[in-house]
Formats: sequence, C-alpha cells, structure tokens
Amino acid sequence: MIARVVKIVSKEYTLLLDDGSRAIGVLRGKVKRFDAPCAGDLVEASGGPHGLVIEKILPRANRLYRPSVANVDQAIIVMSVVDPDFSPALIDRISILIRDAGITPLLCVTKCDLGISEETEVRIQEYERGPMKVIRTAKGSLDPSLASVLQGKITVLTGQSGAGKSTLLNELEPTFHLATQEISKALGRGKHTTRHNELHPVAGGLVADTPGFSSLDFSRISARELGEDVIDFEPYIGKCRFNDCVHQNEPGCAVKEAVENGSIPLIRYQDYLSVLEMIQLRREKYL
Ligand SMILES: Nc1nc2c(ncn2[C@@H]2O[C@H](COP(=O)(O)OP(=O)(O)O)[C@@H](O)[C@H]2O)c(=O)[nH]1
Ligand SMILES: [Mg+2]
Ligand SMILES: [Zn+2]
Repeated sequence: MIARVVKIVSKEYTLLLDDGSRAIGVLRGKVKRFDAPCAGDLVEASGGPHGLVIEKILPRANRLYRPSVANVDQAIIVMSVVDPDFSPALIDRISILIRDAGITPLLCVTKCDLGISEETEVRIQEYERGPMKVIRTAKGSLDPSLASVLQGKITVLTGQSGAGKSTLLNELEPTFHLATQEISKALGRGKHTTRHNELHPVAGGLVADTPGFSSLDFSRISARELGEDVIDFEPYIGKCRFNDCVHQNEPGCAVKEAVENGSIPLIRYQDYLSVLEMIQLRREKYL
C-alpha cells in the first residue's frame, strides 16, 4: 500500500493511510542505506507480523531541510504587524528561498488586532496588490480563507519566533494544544518548543509547524537565478534586452522598467538588489 509519513520519532514512522487511519511503520533494512524517509514522504509499505514495514520511498516533488519535509505544496510566511516588527526584507528573503525550493509562498499577516502603523499598512497593501496571496489574521477572529488554502495540501508555516504560527494552528484546530510562547515561557522551557518532523492534520490538509529559523542561506543560489525566485519579477523574466540580465545596471532591463513605472514596488526591487549584492560579494570572496 501507499502511505504518507506524518511523524517520525526515532525509528518509528507514523503513517497516514488512504482511509485516514494511522499506523506505525518501521524501515525495511535496505531502505536505511539510502536516504531515510522524512515527513511528507509517500512510501510503499507492506503489512508485517508486528505492524507495517516501509519498503521504499516514492520520488519526491521537492524537499525542504529545515524543517525536514518532502512534497511541500506551499509555505505560509507568517509575519506579525508588531512584536516582532513587520519586516518586508525578511518576507522577501524567505519568499526567494521558498520559490527556489520549488514551493509556492503565501503571506499571513498576524496580530492585526494590535494596531497597524501607516507605514506597515502601505507595505501590506503592496503585497496585497502583488502576486502572492495575502491573508490578514487577528487572534480570536480567524479568516476562513486560511482554512480553505490548507485543504488537501501539505503546508509549511515559516517565520520568526513569536510571529504567531502555533497560535494560528491552535485556532484552526481547536483540538490542538501546541505550545505557544506564553505557555513555554511559563514552563521555563525557552523559546523553541515546537516539535520538528511532524505534519499536523489541519483543515483537511497537513501542516508543519516549524520553530523560528536562525539563518537564511542563499549559498546555493546564483546571481543569474535569483531574479527567477522573485515572484514579483515573474511577468518580466525573459523580456530584458540581455538574456543574462541580473536586473542591476544593464540597459533595456524589463524589471527595472517595471520598477520605474510602479508595476513592481521599489522596496521589492531594493530587497532583491541587497540579496544580489550579497551573492556577488560571496562569489568575489571565492574567486
Ligand atoms: N494580540 C495577538 N497576539 C497574538 C496573535 N497571534 C499570536 N499572538 C501571541 O504572540 C505570542 C507568540 O505566538 P506563538 O504562536 O507562540 O508564535 P510562534 O513562535 O510563531 O509559534 C503568543 O504570546 C501569542 O499569544 C494575534 O493575532 N494577536
Ligand atoms: Mg511556535
Ligand atoms: Zn533585467
């Protein structure tokens, strides 16, 4: 049978079966020598006397390493309006990395009940006019469109620690009691209480709640590829005069034209340039 890995605790794999039931599986010896399964993997399993045995991992559509999840359909960038502060630079960087992994980014703006500054409101509206789906939420009044985007998909929540990821999941699934920061502080367990390697059944889909990340790693992206990872640039890719255009100083650049006529927000382009310069500096360092 084919089953989905939804949780891994040491050598025990929790498998979600076709009929919605769960069963524990272990690896057939030969699987171990290759790549072990991660959450999100579809595996071929067979019944054994002591439960299910995982025979083989089916080919992956994509693979994230932090968190370790395969076959991810979309990633929701969770960003609060305050506490921690709203950061377009962070949204743009995370969104580049998500698209580079072959995954669709969405933006969820949390804590809207805490009041939105004029500057932040302008920035949010820029995203709302752009190509990324944006959902605003406030504790206690969850937007139903969030549940509908999760339906039937594997979703990763990503964003700074304290942005409200666990709170969102608890509100989406009232049977959940994921530790939020208030609780974990009270228990003195520090900030990172969220468990890795688990996909939670939420709103008819599967969701990975991830801890806040510590670093953004652009080392595998080249200057040439970077523009393709910027979702706002998509309509202009391939339309520049030079086909190796990095949309920096080149004449006849369709991206720069779109920035000048206001089709791409200036801040999005500036964030792109700062990542590009970082990649270019890194190259120089190793030449
Ligand atoms: N006022 C308000 N507080 C929120 C909201 N979402 C989360 N919080 C609070 O923000 C803190 C961090 O939330 P948490 O879900 O643990 O963030 P995580 O680290 O991203 O999982 C907690 O104290 C939550 O109660 C919201 O929409 N409004
Ligand atoms: Mg959390
Ligand atoms: Zn260009």
